[in-house]
Amino acid sequence: MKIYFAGSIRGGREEEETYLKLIEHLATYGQVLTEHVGKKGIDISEEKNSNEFIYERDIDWLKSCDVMVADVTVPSLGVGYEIAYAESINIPILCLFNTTQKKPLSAMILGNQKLECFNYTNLNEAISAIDQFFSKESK
Ligand code: 6IA
Repeated sequence: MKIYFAGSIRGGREEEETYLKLIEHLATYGQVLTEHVGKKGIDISEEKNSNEFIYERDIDWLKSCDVMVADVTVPSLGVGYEIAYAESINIPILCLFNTTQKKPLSAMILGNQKLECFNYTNLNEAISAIDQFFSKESK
C-alpha cells in the first residue's frame, strides 16, 4: 500500500510534530511516499530542489499512490491542490482537521461531499480515524 501524506510546508509548520506522529502511524499500513512532510525544523529558505522538481516528483507520487491522508489543519495551497488532484484521479482521501486550532476549515474542503473529513482534538482521535479509514480501504 502506497500512502501519500499531505501537510503544510510553506503554509506554516506549526503542526509538524503531529505530521510526524501521523506519518509514523501510517507507516504501519504501508509505504509513506512523503515522509519529508513530517521532518522537524524544515527551513524553507534552504530548499535545494527547484519548484519544478518538487511539483513533478510530487505529482508522480500522487499518481502512484493508493490512498491520500491530508492534515488540513494549517491552510496550505499545496495541500489544497494535492487534494483536488487526487480527487480528480479517484484516489480515496481522508482529511484530518484539528478543531483546537483557530482558523476554520475552508468550505472548499468541508462542502465537498466526496471527501471524507474528520475533526479531531487530539492525536489519539486522529489515529483512530486513520484506523477506521484503512479498515475500509483494505477490504
Ligand atoms: O503550499 P505548501 O508548501 O504548504 O504545500 C505543501 C504540500 O505540497 C505538501 O503536502 C507536499 O506534498 C508538497 N510540497 C510542498 N513543498 C514541498 C517540498 N519542499 N518537498 C516536497 N513536497 C512539497 C522541500 C521540502 C524539503 C526541504 C523537506
